[in-house]
Amino acid sequence: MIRGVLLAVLGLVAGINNVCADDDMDQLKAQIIQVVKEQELEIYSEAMKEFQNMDTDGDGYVSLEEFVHFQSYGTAEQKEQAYNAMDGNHDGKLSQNELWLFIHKRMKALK
Ligand SMILES: [Ca+2]
Ligand SMILES: [Ca+2]
Repeated sequence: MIRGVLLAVLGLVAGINNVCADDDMDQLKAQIIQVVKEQELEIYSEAMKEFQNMDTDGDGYVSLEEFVHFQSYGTAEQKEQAYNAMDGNHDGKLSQNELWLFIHKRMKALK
């Protein structure tokens, strides 16, 4: 469940809103907000675990290729937009810190 929410949080941030019908989307958003409120710490710890999973070559950064492989929602273009939104300093590499900040901002916006 948390992994699903995490993926949705990442996807929603990037404007990937068309993964399901509008009614389902409202329901999904309500669920996400609920989980964000109740399990905020778990989401962070899960996100950091996912970061390790995404970083398949273990260089300490998630590349666009690594992210595209991991993220199941959206088109290639949407994934690239999502990646660029998370890459806070736009150096083409996603650090753990950038992912953390991104989720933090995103969850703040949801609450
Ligand atoms: Ca990597
Ligand atoms: Ca970066």
